Amino acid sequence: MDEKYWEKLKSYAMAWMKEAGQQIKQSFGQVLHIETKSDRTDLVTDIDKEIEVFLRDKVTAAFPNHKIVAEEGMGEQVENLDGIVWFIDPIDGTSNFIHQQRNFAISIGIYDDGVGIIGLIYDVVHDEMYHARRGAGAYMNDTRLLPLEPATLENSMIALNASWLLPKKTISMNAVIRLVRGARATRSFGSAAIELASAAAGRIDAYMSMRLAPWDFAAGAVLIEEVGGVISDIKGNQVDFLKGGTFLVAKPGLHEEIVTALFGD
Ligand code: 2AM
Ligand code: CA
Repeated sequence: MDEKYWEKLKSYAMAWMKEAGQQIKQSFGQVLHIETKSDRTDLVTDIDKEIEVFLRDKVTAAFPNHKIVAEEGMGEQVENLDGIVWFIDPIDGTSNFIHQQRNFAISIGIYDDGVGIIGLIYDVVHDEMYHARRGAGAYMNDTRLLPLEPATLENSMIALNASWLLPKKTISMNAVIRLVRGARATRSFGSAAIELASAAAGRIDAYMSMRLAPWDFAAGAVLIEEVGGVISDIKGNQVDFLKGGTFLVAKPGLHEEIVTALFGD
């Protein structure tokens, strides 16, 4: 697969995402049908499902031999990352979509034999398309994102949500307190995709989550790699693109400081 092939895929995918974005915006006037998945906090709407079907059908019609891993289960159960895999999250930040009608994104990551080639995150309401192709840089609309400079914890703004305050088996409360006290500020956006796009754009210095699925971070990971950010699980080990798990992305230097603050002694 050459550059031209990937550029074609990228422009198709971005066009489909823009079309999907229009459909989502049109839904704002209608009453949402909301269901819970694993628990009260894990929501899905008829729009998440409609958009996933729309995107899946576009991909399978144009690229019938590509695999699709998608949040709402309209894709496939993949056993490995061989070949070309599309990770699709039709609405990342579904709770924001329901409560706020903003601060959600469509996220598509395209991988070749497990290597992230294309990362696309579309913040629908702000009409901001974050896009990257491996080796060709990352952009927000037409603006190229700059390489991330090293950062220190004391001068950093870290995105994490309040579930870090809940008691955990794997991390001591004191470690979390040490981290939050050590940073300049914390933020929470409620959409992993938007948090990753913001980290790629340098608007936050790090983002960390106790639980993300591959469709939440596949696109963001490509963007982050293009600007030189560091990605791992929260212990500093490689992330699992089949199963997901904990997740940490940060500017160089800061990444190590966060892992040390959490697990240093
Ligand atoms: P979602 O809205 O697509 O479900 C903050 O809630 C972020 O974490 C969102 O990006 C959300 O994605 C994701 N998220 C929430 N619950 C999750 C879960 N149980 N597993 C994986 N990701 C989750
Ligand atoms: Ca989702």
